[in-house]
Amino acid sequence: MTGPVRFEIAEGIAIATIANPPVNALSAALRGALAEAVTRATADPAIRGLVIVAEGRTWIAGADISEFGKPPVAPTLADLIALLDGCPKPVVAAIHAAALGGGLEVAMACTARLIGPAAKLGLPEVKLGLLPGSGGTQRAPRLMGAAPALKLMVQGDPLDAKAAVAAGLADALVEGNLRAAACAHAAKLAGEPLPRPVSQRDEGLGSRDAFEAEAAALAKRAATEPQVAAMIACVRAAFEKPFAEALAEERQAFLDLLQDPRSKALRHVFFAEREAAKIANLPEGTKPRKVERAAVLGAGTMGAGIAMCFANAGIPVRVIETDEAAMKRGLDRIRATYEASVKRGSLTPERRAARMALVEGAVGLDAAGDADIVIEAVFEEMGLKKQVFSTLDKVAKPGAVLASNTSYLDIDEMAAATSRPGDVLGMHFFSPANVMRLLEVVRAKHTAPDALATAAEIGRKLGKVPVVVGVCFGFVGNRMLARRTQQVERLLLEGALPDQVDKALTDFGFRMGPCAMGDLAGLDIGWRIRKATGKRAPVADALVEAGRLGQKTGKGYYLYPEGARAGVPDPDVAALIANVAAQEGVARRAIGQEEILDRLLLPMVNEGARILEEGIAARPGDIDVVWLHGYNWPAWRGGPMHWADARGLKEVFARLTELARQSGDDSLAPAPLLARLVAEDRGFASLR
Ligand code: 3H9
Repeated sequence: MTGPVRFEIAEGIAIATIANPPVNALSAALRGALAEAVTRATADPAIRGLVIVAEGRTWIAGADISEFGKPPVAPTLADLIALLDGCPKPVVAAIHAAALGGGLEVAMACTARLIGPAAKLGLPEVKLGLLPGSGGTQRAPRLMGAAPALKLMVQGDPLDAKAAVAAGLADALVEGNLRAAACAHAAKLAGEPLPRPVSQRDEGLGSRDAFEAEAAALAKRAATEPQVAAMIACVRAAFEKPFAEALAEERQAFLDLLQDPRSKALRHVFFAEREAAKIANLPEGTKPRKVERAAVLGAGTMGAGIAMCFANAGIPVRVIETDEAAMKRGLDRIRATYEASVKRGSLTPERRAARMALVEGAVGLDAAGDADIVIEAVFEEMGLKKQVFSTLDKVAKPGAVLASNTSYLDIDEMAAATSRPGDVLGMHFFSPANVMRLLEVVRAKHTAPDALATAAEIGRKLGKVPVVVGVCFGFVGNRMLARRTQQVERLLLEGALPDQVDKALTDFGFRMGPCAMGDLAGLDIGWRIRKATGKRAPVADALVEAGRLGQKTGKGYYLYPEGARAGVPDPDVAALIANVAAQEGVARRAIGQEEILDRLLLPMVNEGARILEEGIAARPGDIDVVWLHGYNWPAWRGGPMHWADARGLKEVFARLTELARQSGDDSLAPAPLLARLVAEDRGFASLR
């Protein structure tokens, strides 16, 4: 047998070895080959039992997600699992690594499951907006009890080998030769009466009360996540209905969820994240440089946060300041953040000590001389940045990657201050740097491919999601954010209030609206930048000038009564806004939530189209990943470009045209790329 399964027979036991790289997903070819193996083992009187083993980094990663939405190809996963369930000979799953989703469903339909120490067993469908659709909602409860099974499904995180055995999901943990142990087990089972298939072990469901309590605790999630509601219903059906009937219900629920735009968005995110990890236009064979030591210049909030990322990843890091006092303040900041984590219980004192031991303070740029990567996080001022890079050019060791954490400024200009522009790039972390997962890796004109690969790889080691972007003011994220910020100001002037603006976005799924976010970050930051660049935002400026800097002063767009973290609408702000609008000659009117949302989001999509056109982002999915991990765009909305596609680019085009006409603001007119896509009846996704 060729293809994704090798079939051999040893001492009366058939062994089906799966080899379907990269992750042994259950593609049509693999399903077919496995079904053939089961059929052959069943038919051949010389075969007493079957063992299913796999090669590679996973056992079976689940259904092939790229096949979802396409016409089904027989045998379906349900067909394969029915074959396993009815197999008259023992089938032993020998699981050496991850068995996820449909992979675990295959394993649960086997007679027994032996697992190696690196095995991980889980049902992650919830993260794709789905539920286990091939018997998982019925067999997992019968193996481990309904309440724990529901928990496993709604969390989506796999159990490690020990936990899987303890939970009853696997029969035994094998430390030695798993394949040999599985063959021996199959031979043993072949000599005994065949155990009942899992589908008939109703007694395994356990306590109904425990299940109902678990279900009740999930009421809030079930109200907003249809897959969670469906999981509860399916597991409940396991108690109330015959297996086959409950299985049919599960199948229907799976098919319904597959059509749900929320699941489509989550599946888009899955692939977009993996796609973003591939750097476009990188010469084949490019290898990242070795990084053993890092240096961070500037021990302010960003610098300290970035240094912590290195320490957390086990990489020694030197935090460099211009004077002793600033350096000490930076180290204190890091110490205090770790201390808070220890107090919260998210970090052990031992770990904290190990991390602190990797952080060293120093004064003067000479101290960056032995670092393999240097990230500057000094004040956002081009003159200063150029000075820093020119000095780094003299002191950094040859081949060191020299990165700027600038949020807006031109990396090419900084690179030009050195004699080694190939080593220079941007690494834009998001605040708080030790928490937010996005890392914009900015490729400048002369950045060497291996320097770029190094920054992306280090980003991954730091637990970040690196997205490669090009040089422009604000890169991808902040450039698009600026469009939104502009509209917030316009909406407030024209008639909306901060809580209406924020509500439009929180109803959409953001955790926080832009006004509450501004209050949290401090309104003086933007004000200072506007003053320095000669720009104005009449409402935001007036708030700052009235001493309303945000949460830190107890008032900003909102009022923060003593000790409160959530703001309340303030009539003084309504009056201030009305005043400013009058001064600006803007007549205020009632603005509906739909208009607010369109005006906040569509200009961002339009800017995203320009970003794609200019090649600043390589793929629309990259822009989505930036917004998901840098700005908390709700994953089930898929990111701004996916959202625009789902809404329909024709409508997006029409609304932008209308907004541009109404406002007289040409920047709102649809970008040429958007116009072209609409003319060709295509979506952003077709640009991939
Ligand atoms: C399911 O099973 C539904 C059933 O209940 C019912 C059905 C009726 N399909 O992540 P990586 C690709 S739903 C297709 O970088 P890692 C991935 O795109 C499924 N492709 O590797 C990438 O491709 P490329 C439930 C898949 O080692 C390559 O494999 N299962 C699938 O860091 C490497 O991926 C899940 O949700 C797939 N299922 O992590 C598990 N999985 O190289 C999803 C991966 O072209 N998978 N690919 O970019 C994962 O969580 C991780 O991939 C895994 C490996 C942990 C397995």
